Amino acid sequence: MFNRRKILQSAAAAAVMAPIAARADTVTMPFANGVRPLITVPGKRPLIGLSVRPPQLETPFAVFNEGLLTPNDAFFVRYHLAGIPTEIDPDTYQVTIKGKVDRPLALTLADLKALPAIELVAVHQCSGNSRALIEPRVAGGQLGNGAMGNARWKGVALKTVLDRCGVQAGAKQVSFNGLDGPVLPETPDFVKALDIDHAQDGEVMLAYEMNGAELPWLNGYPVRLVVPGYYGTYWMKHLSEIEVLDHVFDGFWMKSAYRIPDNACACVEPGKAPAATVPIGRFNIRSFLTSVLDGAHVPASAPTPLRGIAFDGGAGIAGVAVSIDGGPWQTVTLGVSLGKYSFREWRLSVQLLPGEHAIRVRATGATGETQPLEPSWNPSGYMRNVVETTRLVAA
Ligand SMILES: Nc1nc2c(c(=O)[nH]1)N[C@H]1C(S)=C(S)[C@@H](COP(=O)(O)O)O[C@H]1N2
Ligand SMILES: [Mo]
Repeated sequence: MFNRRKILQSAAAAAVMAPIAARADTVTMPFANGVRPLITVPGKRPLIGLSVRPPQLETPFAVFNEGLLTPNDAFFVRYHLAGIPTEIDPDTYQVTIKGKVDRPLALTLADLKALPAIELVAVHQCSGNSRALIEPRVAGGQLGNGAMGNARWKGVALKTVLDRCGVQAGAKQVSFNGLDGPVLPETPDFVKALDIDHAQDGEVMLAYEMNGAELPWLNGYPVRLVVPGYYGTYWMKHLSEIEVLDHVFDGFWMKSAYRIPDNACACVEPGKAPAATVPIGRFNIRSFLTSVLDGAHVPASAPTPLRGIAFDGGAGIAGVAVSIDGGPWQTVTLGVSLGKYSFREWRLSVQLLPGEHAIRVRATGATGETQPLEPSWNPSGYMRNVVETTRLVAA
């Protein structure tokens, strides 16, 4: 039996697919054709709407200054296929594990919760986060910087589940499928895969909790894959099927989509096609100023506290520096670490003379990785990590 809460949650899925009546406000993002509706669906506060079928909702950037963890009701939403689940019974829901294993299994939500739990804080970010800021512009979801978020995830290590099944010798990859599906038979189902060693690293997780609550419907209720440090494309929502493979999975979403140029910068000259590509992997390093939004006014000649976030693919943030109006890079104070996959807070107090100012932020990771000063380009508009500039006016 569905309890009332489940029905309300699934209403979120149904409502987001319906024609949007509650399209009260719009926001204007800082790029051409950047006017977007603010969309309200059950369980979420108003979010920036990119598409309805399938649902794609972006987090308003100001949310990232509310705290280091992104609230569940503000967390971004991205689906590829319009056939999203609108009814899931938590009592009969199962994740099946099959393929090159000694003992195929079907685990209910209760079974998963009975296994040893792990917990970690990790950033979740879409490969195409910030795509609309890339010049020259590329096709794909025209996202600002709001297709990311940071949450405390709790669940069962995929390794725990795989160990119970007994992975057979010769296993190469593990594939993941969710309950959503295409509405047209020609559209390939959304299935992703990880290498077997990665799948068994003890951190890749079947998560059933996000920030201490069950997963929001649109973020993959009741169980999603969490792949710390890796782009969101692998974070399969409404996870229903896991298959251990003795070969490299060659479905559309691995073989043709979500691939990056196979070179150190994952980039090519604008307009050029890469000679070779590989599946997208770990995040590159990024940082943002969050306390002041682009174009904001601040008091002149008075202490102005600046604050922001930095994160990378899991090396951990070693330092953040800020440059004002092209001046020297000043080292800032880092906040407490919530773990190497989390947003890391930074702070710096500045005094600005009256006039316009450009604030740049640059993070460096524990292994020396840093953000480029000049943007790079790839055909899909993935992995933007150029040093960002925030313009403000002191008066
Ligand atoms: N079942 C399912 N899982 C999915 C997707 C999807 O379309 N269907 N999209 C992936 C992509 S590309 C991203 S960025 C994240 C988005 O997760 P969110 O909606 O919780 O923010 O889910 C991933 N997992
Ligand atoms: Mo994504």
